[in-house]
Amino acid sequence: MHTLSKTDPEIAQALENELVREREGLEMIPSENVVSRAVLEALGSVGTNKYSEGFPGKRYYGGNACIDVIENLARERAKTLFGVTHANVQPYSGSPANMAACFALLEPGDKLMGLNLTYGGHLTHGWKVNFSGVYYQAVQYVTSPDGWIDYDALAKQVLEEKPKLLFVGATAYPRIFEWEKLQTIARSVDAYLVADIAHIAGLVVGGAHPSPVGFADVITTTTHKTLRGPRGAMILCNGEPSEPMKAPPEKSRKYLPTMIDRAVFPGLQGGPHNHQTAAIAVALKEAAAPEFKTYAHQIVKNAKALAEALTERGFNLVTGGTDNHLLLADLTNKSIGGADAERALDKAGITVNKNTVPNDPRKPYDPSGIRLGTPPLTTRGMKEEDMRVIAGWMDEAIKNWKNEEVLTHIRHQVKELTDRFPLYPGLSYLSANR
Ligand code: DSN
Repeated sequence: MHTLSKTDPEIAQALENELVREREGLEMIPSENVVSRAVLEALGSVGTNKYSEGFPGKRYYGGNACIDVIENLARERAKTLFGVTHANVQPYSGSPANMAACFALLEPGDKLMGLNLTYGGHLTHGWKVNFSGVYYQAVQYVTSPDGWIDYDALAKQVLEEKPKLLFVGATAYPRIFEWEKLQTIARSVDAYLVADIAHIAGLVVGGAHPSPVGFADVITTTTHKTLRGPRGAMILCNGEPSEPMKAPPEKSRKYLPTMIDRAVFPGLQGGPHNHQTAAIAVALKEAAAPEFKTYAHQIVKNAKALAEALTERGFNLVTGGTDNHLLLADLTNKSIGGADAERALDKAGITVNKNTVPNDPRKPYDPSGIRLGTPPLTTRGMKEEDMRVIAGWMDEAIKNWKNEEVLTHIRHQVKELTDRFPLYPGLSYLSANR
C-alpha cells in the first residue's frame, strides 16, 4: 500500500507545511492544543472504517465487538475522571453537543439564555443566526463593561425572563465560573443549567478550575482544547441509567442520561466517529495521569505570568488579568485594531486571534481586541520565564506592526525559542516511513 506522500504528494506537502508551522511558531489561540503521538495514532486508525449506529451492546450494524470495547473505555474513563454517572462520547464536536443538549432538554420555541457571543459567549448559546437563536426563543446576557459576569444582574434577568435552559460557558472569559451561584440562579426559575466547559475541561480535571459537577444538570465539552484530545465532544450528566434509543418515561432531571443519548442518536447524528472515540479514550487516560494536574496548573501559571508581563508593558486586559488559560487584550490604547494585530503577530510567528471585547465599538471582523492562551505552549514545556520573553516580542511586534524587518527579526527569535521545545520529533509527512 502506498503511503500518503506517494498517493497524494500535494496533501502530504500541505500537512508537512502545517507541521513545520506548528513546530516553528508560537500557537497562542486558547482553544487549541498539541495532542500526543498516541492520540494522533488512535485518530489515524481503522476505527474510521466502521459503522456503529447505536450504543455499546445495542447497535444497528454487526461487527461492533471491538468498537464496543473502545466506546465503553471512553465512557468509563470520562465518568471516572469527571465524577458523573453518565457520559455520551459520540457528539462530533462542541456545536453538535450543544445542539443535542438543547434537543434533549427543550421543545422548539422554548426559551434559552446564554452569554452573548461578542461578550465572550458561544454561537450555540443563542446567537441570532445560529440554530440556538433560530429554533428557540433566545435571550442573551452580557458581562459588565469591565468584562466580569455580574451574578446579581444575571439573577435578575433570569427571574424576569424565566428561561427553560441557562447556558453558562465561554470562549473568551478569563475568570472562574461560580457554579454554586449559577445553580441557585437557574433553580430560581427551575431552568436546566447547562455548563459548557469546552475551554476549561482540562483545567477542571486537573484541579485548576472548580468543577460544575453537582451544580450543572448537563455538562457539554469539546475534547480538543485544554483537555488535549482529538477534535470531538462529550455530554456528561447524572441520573437513572440510560435506556438507549428509548423514549424516557418523562422529560425530567431523573432521566437525563436517556434524554441525552436519544438526542445524540437517533435525534441528531448517525454513525459515531470511532477513530475519534478511540482517540478521546486515549486522551482521557492521559488526563487521569498525575502529570496532567501539573500541566493544568502550569497553564494557569503561564497565563498569569503573560498577563503580568503584558500589563507592565501597558496592555489593557479585560477584567485586569486572568484566572484561567486565556487573556483578552483590548488594544484601543495601542492604536491598532485586532485584525492588524493578528496579522502582524502572525508575521512574527505568534498565532493569536482577533476578538471582540465587552461593549466593543468596532465590528466582529475587525474588533478591538486579541485573544491569547497558553495551553499549546504549556504542553510544549514552556514556563513563566518564556511567557515574559514572549510578552516582550508581542509588544515589539504591535509597536512595529508596519515594519516587516522587525517582524521578521522577531520571527527568527521565535524559531530559536521553539527549537528548544521540539514538536513531534521524527514526524514527517514526506518520508515513506512515518
Ligand atoms: N472556536 C472555538 C474557540 O475558538 O473558542 C469555540 O467553538
